[in-house]
Amino acid sequence: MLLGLILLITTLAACLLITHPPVWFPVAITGPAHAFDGQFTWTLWVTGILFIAAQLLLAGIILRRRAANSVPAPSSSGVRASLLAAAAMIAVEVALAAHGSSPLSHATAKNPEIIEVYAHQFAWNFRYPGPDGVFGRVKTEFIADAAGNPVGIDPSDSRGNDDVVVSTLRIPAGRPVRLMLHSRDVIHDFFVRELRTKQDIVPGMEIPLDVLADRPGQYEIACAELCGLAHNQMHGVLLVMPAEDYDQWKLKH
Ligand SMILES: [Cu+2]
Repeated sequence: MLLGLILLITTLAACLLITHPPVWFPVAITGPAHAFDGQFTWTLWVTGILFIAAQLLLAGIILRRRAANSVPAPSSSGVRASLLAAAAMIAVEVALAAHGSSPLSHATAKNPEIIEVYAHQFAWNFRYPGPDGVFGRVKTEFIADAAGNPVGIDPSDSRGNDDVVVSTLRIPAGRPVRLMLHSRDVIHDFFVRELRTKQDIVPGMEIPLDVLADRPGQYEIACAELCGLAHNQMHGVLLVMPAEDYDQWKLKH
C-alpha cells in the first residue's frame, strides 16, 4: 500500500513537472540558445513519458502479484518483452542524443565583427580595433592595469593607437560577432547564461566564439572556471545594443 502511494506521488509529481514546468532558464538570446531550450523540452517530454509509463507498469505488476499472492517463475516471453523494452529505450535515447547534437554545433558566421576578450584574475576587458579596423600588437610586458593598458598594447605599434579597451562588452543585436578569447594568467571560462554557452579560456591560446544575439538587453558575464580566491567576484556585463545605437557608440570611441 505504502509502495503504491509513493509510486503514485512520484508519478503525479513527474506529470506536473511536464504539464506545469517551472521557469528553467533565463531568456535565450541566440539561435543555438533557442535550440538548446527546444532540446531540453523535447528531452523532458520524452523521458518524462517513459518515466511515467515505467511507473504505471511497475504499479500494475505489483498490484497483480499482490492480488495473485504468488511469485511466478520467469517465463521466456517475459524475458523477451523485457529485452524488447530495453532495446526500445536505448533507441529512444540514441535518437534524442542525435537530435541534440545539432543545437550544440555552431555554424561559422560570415564576416563577423571581431572583438577581443581578455580575462584575468579577476576581471574582464574587451578590445575593439578602432576606426582603422586593425588591432595593434599586444605584448605581455606592456600589461599595466594602473596605466590603463590591461591588455598590453604595444605603444610602438601605431595600429594600436586607436584601439578601444573597455570593461563592458557591447555587441550589436542581429549581427554576427566573433569573440576572440584570451587569458592573461590562468584558465577562465566565458559564461553567459542567456547564450547557453560556456567556453574555457586558456592562457597562450586564442579561442574564437561566434555569437549572434537577437535581443537587446544587459546580461551578466560570469567566469565559470574556479580561477582563484576572488573567482566569485569575476563578473562582467554584456550589453546587446540595437545595431544603430552600437554604431553610434563606436563612432564616439
Ligand atoms: Cu576566472
